[in-house]
This record gives sequence, structure tokens and C-alpha cells, in this order.
Amino acid sequence: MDQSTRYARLDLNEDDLIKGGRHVLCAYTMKPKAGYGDYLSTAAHFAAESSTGTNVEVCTTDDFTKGVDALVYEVDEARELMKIAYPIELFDRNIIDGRAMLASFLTLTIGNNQGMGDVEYAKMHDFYVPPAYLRLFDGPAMNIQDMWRVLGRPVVDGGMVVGTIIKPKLGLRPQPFADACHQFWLGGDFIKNDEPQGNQVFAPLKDTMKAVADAMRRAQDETGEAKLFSANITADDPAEMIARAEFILETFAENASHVAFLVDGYVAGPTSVTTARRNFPNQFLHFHRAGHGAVTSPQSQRGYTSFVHCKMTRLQGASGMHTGTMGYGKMEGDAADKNIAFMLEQDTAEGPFYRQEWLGMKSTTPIISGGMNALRLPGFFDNLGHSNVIQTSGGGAFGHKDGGTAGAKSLRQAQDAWQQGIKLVEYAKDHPELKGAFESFTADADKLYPGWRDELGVA
Ligand code: CAP
Ligand code: MG
Repeated sequence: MDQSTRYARLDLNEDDLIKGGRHVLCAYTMKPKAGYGDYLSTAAHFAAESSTGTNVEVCTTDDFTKGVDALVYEVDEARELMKIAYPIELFDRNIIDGRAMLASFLTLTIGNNQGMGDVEYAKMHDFYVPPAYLRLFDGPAMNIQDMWRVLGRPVVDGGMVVGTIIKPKLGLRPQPFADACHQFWLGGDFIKNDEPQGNQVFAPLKDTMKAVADAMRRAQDETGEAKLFSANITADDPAEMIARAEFILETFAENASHVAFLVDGYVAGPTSVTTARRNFPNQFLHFHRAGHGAVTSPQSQRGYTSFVHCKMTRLQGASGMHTGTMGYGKMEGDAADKNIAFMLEQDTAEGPFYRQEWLGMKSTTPIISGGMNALRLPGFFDNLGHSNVIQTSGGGAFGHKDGGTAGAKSLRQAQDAWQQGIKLVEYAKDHPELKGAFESFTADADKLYPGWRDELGVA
């Protein structure tokens, strides 16, 4: 059945839809499956299934229903591009406070439409949220400014938060885990649990957190500096998340404000993120996205892009979000991904299809992670244009030949060098930890800094 007379309105103009403020706009790449409808009718069927319709006409539809149809307002078959306007009334609102939820946004815009028999594939590349819907989202309660405040730095341009992930990923018992934290904190600022670390039998959460809180106290006493820890509270059950979080805050006690909560927000979903956001608005909410590549990878023709995924996390209220390393680390991504960071940080930002006004919603801090080390940082900062990020290097800290403290120091030195406009090899001449990073990550050193051995006098 061709539904384009009802679900397509190519006369609608995007600027007018934005001015009207009553629609969420989504841009997808979409390809109809061979042997089914033409491009427009498939797009219309997609909009129907994503809003008020199904594959046939139903007798229960009334005039009101038709007023909240999602509408295809632009198609470009050559680019496999379609744009759909969703009336904001379609999206579910809480009964407790009338506010919006990300689950509903996803269910409609990237729900059943992902499995339609007449669609070869469809992937969301951008979306626009009008002010009337935007203001119903929680948005972040905290961000890097709150970390800078704890660290005693300026709250504007406070610079890179020097971070790590305790490695190995799994397999450390509580005390060795806490010892690794202590080591890193003697040189760095911030440690996060790796995303699968929780309450394994060999490292019970209660024992581990007590040991880590103690390590934090010792490191703070020894350095005279504040230290930060991001604790994984991910669980299927919100009650379990809350129990973990409460235990952790109680255990860190006077240092509770130095604790962030890490949530594996892709695998555990929006409920887990909002559980943390709403129950613990005074803690930094660290969104870890493990698993996202299954839908966001450029190899995947379905799902949504990393850009879309990250943009959604600002609405939900993530304080910090993994934005990838933009081609400078080990994970998929490229230099142009800096537009992801800008969408999270700025009050007005350009996406691939839409400009978004955030209307003063707090920013979400980019967390830069995955195969990074001191040698890779200058190139990364050159591309991004600033260093106001949380950077975590796991292998890049604990893979340093002189251990975690030297690893941490090498990362901070790399940022200092970049900020002062000094070439990294030059800076390494009188910064032994940075020099040690060259000697530890020789493959990177050879590739990024040819001639470094002669300059640093290393055989
Ligand atoms: C990094 C990491 C992070 C990834 C996630 C890991 O460790 O802990 O989870 O950065 O990727 O487990 O791989 P290394 P992304 O520093 O040792 O590489 O930030 O892109 O979501
Ligand atoms: Mg990890």
C-alpha cells in the first residue's frame, strides 16, 4: 500500500518546521528493499510505522490521529537520504513530572523501523530537537567544571583532566587494584573503573571500594592534591545501582564529592543513565558507551551514528561522554568526529544536517579514551583545538616502562608541552617521564616523531 499521500509532505520546508517549533526532525540514510515500493512510498511507510500507522489502513484512525502523523518532508534518492518530521506530541512523557524520556525518542525514531521487511537498511545521521521538547529533558547536572572546582583549577579553560582506567580490565583483587590507583594518583588526577569492573567474586565491590577510598586519602595526603574516582555502578536493576552508589558515597565519606558514577549507558540503556542522573544529581555522571559500535560503526548501515549517540547523551544528562579518539587512538573514528565534541560542548553547534540550539543546557564533557598515550596527545589536541577534556589512558599509563606514576606524569607533560606550543621531543629532553613514554611506545614514537632517538640520545 502506498502511504505517501498521508505520510509524505514534500511541500513542507525545513526552516518553517524549525520556526514552528512543534517537530523533532530526523535525517536518515535509507534504502528500500528491491521488489517492494519506490523510494517515497517506502519512506512514507517508514514514517507510518514510526508514528501513527502500520502497513494497512485501520478503521480506528480518526482526524486527531492524522494530526500527529510523522511526515517525510524531504527525500533525495540519489543520496539515499530521507528526512522525517515527528510531531512532539508523539513522544511519551513521564506521569511523575511531565518530562521527556529518551527511551520514547528511540522507540519511535529508531525502533520497529529498524526491522521492516521492505527496508534494506536505514540509519539515523542527525536529529534536531525544538526548544519546547528540549526543555523537557534533564540535561547534565554536572560537568568538567565541577571537576576543575574540586581540583582547585580555574572553572574556565581548566585544561585536561589526566586520567586512566585501571588495567588489567579484570583479574585484580581489591588490594592490587587499589595499589594501582595509588600509583597513578601520585602523578594523575582521575581514575575510572574499566567498564566491566563491578562486584566480581574475586574483587567484591565493598572490599575494593574501601581499599580505593583509602588509596585516595593516602594519595591526597602525599601530593596535597585532590584526586577523582569514577566508580562503575551499572546494573540491570536500578535498586542495585542505587545500593552501589550509596555504599560508595558512604565509603568515600569526606571525599564523596570526588566520586563520579560510571554507567555503561549503551548496554544498560536510558533507564540506567536516568537512574544515576536523578538519584545522584550531585555526582559527575560518566557515560561509558561499550557496545555502541554494533550500531554506530560506519560499517553498519543500520542504527545511528556515533554523532547521534553522543548527542542523545547530553539530553539525558551525561556529565561526560566518550566521544572517541578521532582517529588518534585505537578505536574506530576520524578527525572529523570533532563535531561530536562540539555538539556536546557548545551552546549552538552544527551537526551534519541540523544546527542545534541548546538554550543554556549544560555541556557534556568529551571523554577521550582508547589506545591513547602521551605521544598521541599533541596531534589530538591540534585537531580538536583545545584540551578541556577528560583523557583516560589505560595502556598508555600502565604500559609506561617506569609504571603508573611515570605514565600519569608523561600524560600531563604532553598536555603542558602542547599548551605552551613546545614540540614534544623538545619537552621530553628535560622531562624524564615524557622521555620514558617515547621509550615505552616506540612504534608510536617512530611513526609520529621520526628522528626522536637521535634527539633524545636513545639507542
Ligand atoms: C581504554 C578502555 C575504554 C575505551 C572505550 C578500553 O583502555 O578502557 O573502555 O576507551 O572506547 O577498555 O579499551 P586503553 P571509547 O586506554 O588501555 O586503550 O572511549 O571509544 O568509547
Ligand atoms: Mg574500558
